[in-house]
Amino acid sequence: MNKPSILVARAIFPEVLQSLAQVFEVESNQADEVWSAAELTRRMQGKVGALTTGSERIDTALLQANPQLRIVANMAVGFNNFDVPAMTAAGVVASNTPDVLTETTADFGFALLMATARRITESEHFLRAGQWTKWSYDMFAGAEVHGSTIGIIGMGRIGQGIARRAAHGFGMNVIYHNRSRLSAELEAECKASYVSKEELLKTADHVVLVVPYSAESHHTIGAAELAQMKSTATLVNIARGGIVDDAALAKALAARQIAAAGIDVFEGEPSVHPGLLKVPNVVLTPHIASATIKTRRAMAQLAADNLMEFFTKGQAVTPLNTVAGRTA
Ligand code: 8YV
Repeated sequence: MNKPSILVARAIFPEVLQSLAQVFEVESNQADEVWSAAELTRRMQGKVGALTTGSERIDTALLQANPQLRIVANMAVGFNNFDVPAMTAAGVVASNTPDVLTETTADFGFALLMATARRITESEHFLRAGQWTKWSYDMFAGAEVHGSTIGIIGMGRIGQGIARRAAHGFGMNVIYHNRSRLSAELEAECKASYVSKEELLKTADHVVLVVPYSAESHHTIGAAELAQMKSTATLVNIARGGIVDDAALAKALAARQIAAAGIDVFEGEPSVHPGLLKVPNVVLTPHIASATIKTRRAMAQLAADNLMEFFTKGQAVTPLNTVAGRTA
């Protein structure tokens, strides 16, 4: 029997690719070339499944050009690169990689918060540039982390992971804002209090964004919100580009309207707003919150398992949609 054909759109761990090759005829991209939408659509021809990352967009045009497609497995928990309603309408299963990256991403959120509040990269640049000639009492004096107030916007699994670290590890006062309130048990576990977005922005010493991207969450933080924050506050975005208005943030940082920011995700990444590159009070990282070998391997394996289970057992492991009358 012929093996089903799939496309693996980006380079992944060779051992995961090998496990896919046991079940599928695989076209891969181990050279990790950047494909245009047209090239992705062309490569998708004849494929019944695909493994993508957040960089590949699955939309109506691609689906219409590929009516044979049955499942696309994203190697990411976020799936704003998928038009899920269009996929459901086209009878294509969508899946993501929840859970396996929660703790690693929460670790990174905390690392970025610490680096930002304590001005770690800014001071390292100063040292490397040979500017350190003497100690002084206020040299790179930053903001306190332990005992301060952290405001988390988006209290899903990763937000809760950050809250636990903040409350239990650093004795922080945790406030959060979310579409829906957590259960009393979860609030107690995270030692977190629900507040309005406005109160959070006004009160928090550190604002951390972990909200999924959608039309509603676009520019959750813009000029108006930055103006509500304390002038001593830090802002951390590990959610998605577009949750923050990067142009407004660059202006606010330059004007010291807020003290500092730590940003892992950008509008239009891998491009970065030039204003952010100019200001010293921002820590910039290239979308690496889930980047540990163990976690990236687990993400790749879960994406591969979604494809394999769908074709061998008729059901993806972590599907995002229900496709009527569809079994492999
Ligand atoms: C991925 C992410 O590294 O899982 C997500 O949603 O943002 C990151 O963990 C990235 O999207 C690659 O697919």
